[in-house]
Amino acid sequence: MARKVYKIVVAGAFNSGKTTFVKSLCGKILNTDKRLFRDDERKIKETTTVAMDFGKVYINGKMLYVFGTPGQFRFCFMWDILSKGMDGFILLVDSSDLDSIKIAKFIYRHFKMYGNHPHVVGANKQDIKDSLTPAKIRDLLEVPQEIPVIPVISLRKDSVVEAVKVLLKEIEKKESSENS
Ligand SMILES: Nc1nc2c(ncn2[C@@H]2O[C@H](COP(=O)(O)OP(=O)(O)OP(=O)(O)O)[C@@H](O)[C@H]2O)c(=O)[nH]1
Ligand SMILES: [Mg+2]
Repeated sequence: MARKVYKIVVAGAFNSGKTTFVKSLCGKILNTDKRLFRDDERKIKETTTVAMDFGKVYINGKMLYVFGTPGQFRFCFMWDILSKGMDGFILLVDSSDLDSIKIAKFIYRHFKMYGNHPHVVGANKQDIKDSLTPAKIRDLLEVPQEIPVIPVISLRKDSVVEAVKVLLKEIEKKESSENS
């Protein structure tokens, strides 16, 4: 029997660190970032994901196909496409940007509408001074107690691997409940 490939989606608001996460996790990735043209957006960063990030990685004996979504609402049609058949998702939140929390909350609700998928919330950019703690993010996003909210620094491979391992545990829990 062919070995199962796990489809993992990294979702979150504009600038939350999704592309950085997929890059740190998988190394070489397919990337669709294009230059931003609006001045207010260019103040934040130079490029944005317009379709997806895609990378592969082997963790804990499992082959993962990892898809990063675009964060901007004009590309939100890609969220539906990328989430089809996913085994689990990571909602990445920019813990250094209180203004992005409302958007993260909206995206979280949207992804939960896709069904009862295993997921974790990554409180990203924990290296930035005074960033919101995972506990605060849990409160603001109203994340249920049974869902892990993990501190993440997407710039660091060890940190993103750790977050994915926690997600894999959630996926394994679902698999073993389905098999029992
Ligand atoms: N300090 C710090 N910066 C980070 C971290 N993760 C991402 N960044 C920075 O945050 C900015 C946005 O990162 P991206 O990976 O492009 O974010 P994104 O969520 O893919 O953005 P969109 O695709 O436009 O929605 C970049 O300048 C990253 O270097 C982190 O853990 N710490
Ligand atoms: Mg991106």
